[in-house]
Amino acid sequence: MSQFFSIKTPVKFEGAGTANPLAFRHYDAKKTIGGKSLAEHLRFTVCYWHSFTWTGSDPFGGPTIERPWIGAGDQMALAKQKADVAFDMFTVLGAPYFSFHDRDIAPEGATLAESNKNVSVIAEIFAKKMQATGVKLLWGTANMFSHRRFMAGAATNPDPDVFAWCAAQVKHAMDVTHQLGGENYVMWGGREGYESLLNTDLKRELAQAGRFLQMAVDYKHKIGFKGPILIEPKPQEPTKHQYDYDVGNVYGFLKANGVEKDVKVNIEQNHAMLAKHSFEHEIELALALGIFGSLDINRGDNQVGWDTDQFAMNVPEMVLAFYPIVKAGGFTTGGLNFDAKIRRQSLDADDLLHGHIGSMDACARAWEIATTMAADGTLEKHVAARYAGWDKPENKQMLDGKTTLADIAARVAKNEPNPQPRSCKQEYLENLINRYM
Ligand code: XLS
Ligand code: NI
Ligand code: NI
Repeated sequence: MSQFFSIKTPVKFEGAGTANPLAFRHYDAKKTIGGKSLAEHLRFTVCYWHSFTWTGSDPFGGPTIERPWIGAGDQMALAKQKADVAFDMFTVLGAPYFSFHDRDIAPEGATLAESNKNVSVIAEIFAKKMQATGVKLLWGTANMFSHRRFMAGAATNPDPDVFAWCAAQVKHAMDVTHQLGGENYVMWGGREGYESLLNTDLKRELAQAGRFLQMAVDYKHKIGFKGPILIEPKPQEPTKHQYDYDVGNVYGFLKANGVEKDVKVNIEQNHAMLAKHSFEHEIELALALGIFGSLDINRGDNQVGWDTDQFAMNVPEMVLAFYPIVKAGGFTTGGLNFDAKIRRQSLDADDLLHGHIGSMDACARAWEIATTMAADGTLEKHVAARYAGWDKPENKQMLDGKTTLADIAARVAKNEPNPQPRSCKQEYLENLINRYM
């Protein structure tokens, strides 16, 4: 165990009354709901990048957060030190999963072959640590947005050499994710978009992205990777316009390329906000379309127009996001990935623990409340009652695929329905929701 954090033993559940800031007040990993423990329901995942590579830089200032493994020196030795601290943190938090980009875990080499080798060396260390701690991999991904070679995109780059590079990089990242038993493989199209249409062949770029994804799906089958590929929608940032704008856009893209059975979505709260959607909208839509995969759980800022990636702490907001997932039976291969970073003034090692502990507590509360709401069924009954007219056979018939517009017009001519508007009861339902909070 490293000397990085102030505590070396796993954070305990001490209940809501505790004054200990490094204890869980609500997240009791072993507590069971419906035959499954909270740990199994929530599938908490610590992300490598924000927790161990983020140094606090913003467009106006450089690093503020100093870490012993970031800076000059033997980069592979530092990567190993980083892995030690990362696994210490997973253990201290009792987080069952982690996630990473290839470039988070190991330094970029002089060639792709060297970079891949670096990743493999650290992955071997991970394999041993995973064995020893029981921590599992929720997903892996490739960073194809930080290096300057990707400035005009990865698979959507005008330069075919970059496309080829990306194919080779993704192949290796998928291999490593598979070797480590990863349950999903994620693709966030960081620079898959454009800055200006004046220099962009949009149609061609979409075709490149589509073929790239089809090849990734084929490769997944070839190596026997059972989990889904997850696309992570985001409307903009870093590019002015990203192709994976939101869940609806991604669905169209998957259908157009025939990969909707193999590819699902990883939905992030802050990205939903940037697309001017609510988190629950994106979740509900993905569930409705059959492409719900996983969540990047974080929080945007209402005043700030970028991806602030704060730790999610707002329980009522999260209840609304979790409610449709609970109703749908919970996560399958997905989980709650803390794609969240401490603020650039939060300099202490333990700030990482406070962020995670607080958000794990908030998620646990929200999940329990959402479960109560779903079990109680009052809200569900109101929705069902609103659509009850559709249960009548003559109304069902309108959607049976055989009835035509002319048939319905004839029915209306014979027996005019005379629709009677009814209250939507929104305020009543908002009050009802508050009773659970
Ligand atoms: C950035 C994304 C990124 C992905 C993984 O906005 O959220 O962190 O989750 O590449
Ligand atoms: Ni994310
Ligand atoms: Ni993000």
